[in-house]
Amino acid sequence: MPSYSEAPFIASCDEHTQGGGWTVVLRRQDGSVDFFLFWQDYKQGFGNVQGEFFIGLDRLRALTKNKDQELLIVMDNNEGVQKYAKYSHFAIDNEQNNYKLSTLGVYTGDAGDSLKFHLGYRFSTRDRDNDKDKNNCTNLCTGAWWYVSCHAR
Ligand SMILES: [Ca+2]
Repeated sequence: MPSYSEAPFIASCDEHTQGGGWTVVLRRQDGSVDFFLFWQDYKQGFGNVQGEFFIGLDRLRALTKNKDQELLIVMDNNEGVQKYAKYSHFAIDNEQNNYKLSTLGVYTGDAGDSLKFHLGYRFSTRDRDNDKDKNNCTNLCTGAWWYVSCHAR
């Protein structure tokens, strides 16, 4: 049973960036939360919604299933310079298909179109190797992502 269908949850909203109205699905800012976690953690979501967190793959699936959603990625560097990547459409598949990154629309921004490389690939975690590399890229990168192979960008 997908966890999103069982209970409501507290969401974080960004009312400032690019006009606001964004549901925050992932925030990393200070290293306070360990993101090198397991499939079940990424499925359900983890962290602190006021700080660093991931909303969870089941919720991300529910938010993007049969709905037009944009994706906005915002990155600040050490000098406080902000860059962004925005996609006109974004959706992921269900757990049976390993939450494959199934839809990514037109890119705009100044951060680079680096997510496009991962389009069509399945999600991997430290305990679930769904990437094409002979190794589990999650262990090399100590994270979790729609990995293709470990060294390509
Ligand atoms: Ca692999």
